[in-house]
Amino acid sequence: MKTGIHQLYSAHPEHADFALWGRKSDPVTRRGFLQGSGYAAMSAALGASIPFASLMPAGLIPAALAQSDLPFEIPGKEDLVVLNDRPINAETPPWLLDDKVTPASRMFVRNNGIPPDFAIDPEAWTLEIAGESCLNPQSFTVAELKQRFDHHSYQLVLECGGNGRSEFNPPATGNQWSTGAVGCPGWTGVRLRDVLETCGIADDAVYIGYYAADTHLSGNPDQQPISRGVPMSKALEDETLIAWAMNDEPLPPLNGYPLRLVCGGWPASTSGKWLQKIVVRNRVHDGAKMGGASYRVPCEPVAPGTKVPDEDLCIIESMPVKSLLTFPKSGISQLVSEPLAVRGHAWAGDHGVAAVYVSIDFGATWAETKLGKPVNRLAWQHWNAEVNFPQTGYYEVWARAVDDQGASQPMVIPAWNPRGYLNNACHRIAVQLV
Ligand SMILES: Nc1nc2c(c(=O)[nH]1)N[C@H]1C(S)=C(S)[C@@H](COP(=O)(O)O)O[C@H]1N2
Ligand SMILES: [Mo]
Repeated sequence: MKTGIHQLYSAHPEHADFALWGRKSDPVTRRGFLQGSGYAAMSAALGASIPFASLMPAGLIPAALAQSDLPFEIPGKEDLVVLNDRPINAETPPWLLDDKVTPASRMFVRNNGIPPDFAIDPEAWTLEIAGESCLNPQSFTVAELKQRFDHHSYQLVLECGGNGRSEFNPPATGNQWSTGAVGCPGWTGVRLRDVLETCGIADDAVYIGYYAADTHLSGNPDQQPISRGVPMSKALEDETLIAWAMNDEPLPPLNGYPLRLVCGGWPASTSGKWLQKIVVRNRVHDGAKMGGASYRVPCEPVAPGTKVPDEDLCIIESMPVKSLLTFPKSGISQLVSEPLAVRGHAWAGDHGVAAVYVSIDFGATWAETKLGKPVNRLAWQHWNAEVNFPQTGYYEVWARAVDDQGASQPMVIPAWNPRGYLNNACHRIAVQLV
């Protein structure tokens, strides 16, 4: 069902709407007209009446049909949905991201290459600091990093730049992430700043880049699967860590054991796993997946499907404001006489989240939720609300966060881009009121 309905909608949402439900859309309001047999077909598929059917946007796949929960086992991971097994890529269904601090077993996995052999000796692992803008290149064992520098712990959001890619139309190639390539565990390590300052940062330094121990899918030892970086301003932030622990345990093998970079709030591709070397650069780092269309979006918005020349693409930096509904699980039934408790998290790249709203009428009206403060900068924030429904039937609960710069999540898919990055459209769940 899942693939079927997405394929149908990705080819042409308006046609799919018409083919499935006989739904036509109003070109001005984008609301769909769901009448007679079309309405009957959709409510039969959903198993209930749809009180706000007239407000449902055209081309919208009902959340009850769009989301599914196929379990698949990866060692150390619980119930993640596997998108690809060579390399392993797996995401976490939203209701399994309900914990305030993401457990290691629920942290998504995104691999660009083949992970290193996990039978490594952590005592023998070294991290080299070098590059043309490093004054005194040096190497450190993991034990030396732990001895020589102060330890810091922060909860930091890591979200793949391609999280949400599956909804773009025309579709983008790459892992078809839905909402689960995100997590906010606790990380412990040393500040990248402290280590770089010890090695001396030249005045002309502008960027850092990482190199890691995973290998290219082609088997070519001279090719890196990924080698990205961040500008010095991000590298030197308090929260940017060289981490060895997630939630006070050694990093899980698939999440970078024994050392990784953590650059919270930026595309997680900047947080190099299995970290072996950091270079301080006098230019924008030019490692694998820094150039071309990788982790870049059009500097100016383009029409969906446009071919964009590389020089018109800009590197993604801070991630946009976003939220998740982690409770209840999509598809639940509940008595209409009782209020429904809903909750989740919200985050906004380098910024804080100012407010989170929920809607039960497809975004026509919104109610503000209770929103907590982050435990530290760059951690996600928790929100909750109680929702009352006017009558029995099929509803969707939508969540929308607004950051402290006034930027809001869009209700529908945001600016199209060739690789399908930065989809921060509102998350939604299906509920049946009986
Ligand atoms: N060495 C290395 N680091 C890497 C990657 C990789 O393939 N190799 N993938 C990056 C990408 S694209 C993402 S989204 C995050 C995913 O981190 P996780 O697998 O710990 O969730 O790691 C980043 N760091
Ligand atoms: Mo990613």
